[in-house]
Amino acid sequence: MEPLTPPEPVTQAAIRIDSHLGGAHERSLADDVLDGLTRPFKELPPKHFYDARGAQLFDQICELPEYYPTRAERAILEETATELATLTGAAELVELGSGTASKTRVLLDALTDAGTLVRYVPVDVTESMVRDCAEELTDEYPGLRVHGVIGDFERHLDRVPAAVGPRIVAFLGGTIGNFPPGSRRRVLREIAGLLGPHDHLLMGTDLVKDPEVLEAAYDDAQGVTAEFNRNVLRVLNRELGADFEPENFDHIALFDPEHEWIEMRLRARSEHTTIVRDLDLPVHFAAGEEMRTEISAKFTADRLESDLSAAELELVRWFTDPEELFALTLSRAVRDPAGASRTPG
Ligand code: SAH
Ligand code: AVI
Repeated sequence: MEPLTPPEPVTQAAIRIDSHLGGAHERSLADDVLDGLTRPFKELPPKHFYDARGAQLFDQICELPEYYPTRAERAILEETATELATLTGAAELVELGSGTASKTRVLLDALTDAGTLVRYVPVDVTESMVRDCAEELTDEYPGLRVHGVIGDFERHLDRVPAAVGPRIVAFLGGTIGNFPPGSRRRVLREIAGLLGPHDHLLMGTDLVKDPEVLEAAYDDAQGVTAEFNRNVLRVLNRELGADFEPENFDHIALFDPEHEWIEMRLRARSEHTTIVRDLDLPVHFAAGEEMRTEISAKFTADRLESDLSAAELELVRWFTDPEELFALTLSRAVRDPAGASRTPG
């Protein structure tokens, strides 16, 4: 019998995944809970919504009739992807908060057609999302390399691998709106540090519109967003040994016209005290007390340009859908007067 031929050595693995979470991530949840639930107005940062169940609920939100941002952004991408591929000549797509990368495929298709695409770098806190999407995309795009980064884009941008050519950093879905104004500019400045002289930031932002349309998008008739909101309590129960009863909280979504953002809150139905066992922390809620779980800022072109320029980014193109519900912007790092780009990092 012929000896079995050993398999060919893999010289260029299609998938590489680096994880920067684990202990540090757990500490960040604990710190956020300790800080946020002992304030006079209780608050939790939205990044803790996205365990595997939260990510699934978010996917369902994207299909809801009331939640227009996903459809509007997809429509803009379909309209502009070829132009974006030509403008950027990108060899690499780095995506922050990549999720299932569902809309990203529109861009990957255009870059594949242009013949420039080499690598995709998804960055997300949800491990299963990064792993699943790496598997799926290497199947769907033969020859594509995927370097997944499981991490927090507020803390781990320095772990994004060095570029393999002109790069697009995509920050889609309006996720930048989940940061309050000061942190938003800080995050944008850090993202600008990923951009070399031939690179671009492609960012999705939701636009200011009729408050009724906005509030419906965050308080859908089927109650999926309410379940997504309450999911953060299940995360705290599992990860920190808390004993929240999610059904004891009502989902609230209100448009704040002064700040032009949607605010999601959880309102306690009755007075009670929850114990967060791992932190040895009793948390008292009065009946009707509200805890803020997310802001989702809505933009005007002026506000967006001033946020970009505060982060030393300049607008290259502004695209919107026919109803002007959502905007997709392409920007680049501001160059100094001598023409040299800032040092990335
Ligand atoms: N970009 C996708 C998903 C948006 S949902 C879209 O447009 O549909 C927000 C995504 O960002 C989730 O996948 C969530 O896990 C991720 N995310 C939220 N905060 C994050 C953080 N600080 N660091 C890394 N990923 C984060
Ligand atoms: C991810 N992020 C942009 C969503 C948003 O619209 O702010 C999260 C979301 N919250 C409720 N529905 C969707």
